[in-house]
Amino acid sequence: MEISALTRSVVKRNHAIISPDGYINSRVPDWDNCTVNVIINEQMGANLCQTLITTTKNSRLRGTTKAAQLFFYVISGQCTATVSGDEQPLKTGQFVYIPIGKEYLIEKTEAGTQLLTFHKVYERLEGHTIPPVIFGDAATVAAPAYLGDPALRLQVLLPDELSFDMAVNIFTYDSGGHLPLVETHIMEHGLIYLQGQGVYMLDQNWYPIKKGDSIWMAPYCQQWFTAMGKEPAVYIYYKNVNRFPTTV
Ligand code: UGY
Ligand code: MN
Repeated sequence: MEISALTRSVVKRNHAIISPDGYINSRVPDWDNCTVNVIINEQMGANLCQTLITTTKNSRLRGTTKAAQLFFYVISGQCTATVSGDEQPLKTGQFVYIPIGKEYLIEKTEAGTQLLTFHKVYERLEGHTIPPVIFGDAATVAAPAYLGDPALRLQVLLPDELSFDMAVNIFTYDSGGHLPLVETHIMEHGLIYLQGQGVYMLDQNWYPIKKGDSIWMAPYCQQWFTAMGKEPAVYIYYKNVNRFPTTV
């Protein structure tokens, strides 16, 4: 018998691992007939929010983005997304980026569809307009080698333009592939594993990680990962980018 007092989840000052065994559902107004798990948010000390939504066959999520932009990614299943009157089908691997000030509606959900969201308060940049709505498909995004290592591939889902203050990327590691250095940086991350397993080092702590796990890394949380097992490890991650680094 498994003992229910054990978990791989941890919540620390500058990082957290949230594995699905600890989920407790939230009811979110206007996100109806679905299960919502709020995985990362400001209560933790984060500057982003990350949720995981699991739908029924008649889920309906509607709202208007206000201060924060919103990114939906279909981990599995299908639905439609309507943003400012434009309805598009979304299936596994497809996504929609919704800038501030837009109405959205997610509906026509297949039962059991899993949707990931990232939310970030948008920081305007003088001389640049607010980004447009973007529908996209990870399957059509190039996956070049990361820092010259063919065992690591990085897909950049949002345009590399200064008007964007968040990036969403998919990182694929062949088994045995690993980050070439311990990253120590100002940018924050939220992520969820889409496939595989490995070992993450966070702030000099070592954690086994697998598909379904999420991680929050605060600014300057030291980070390194190696993939192991019989298939590549894949995670989709958020990163804040492109803004002046200090108020001093
Ligand atoms: O973009 C990044 O900072 C990325 N290489 N970090 C990470 O995967 N932990
Ligand atoms: Mn990083």
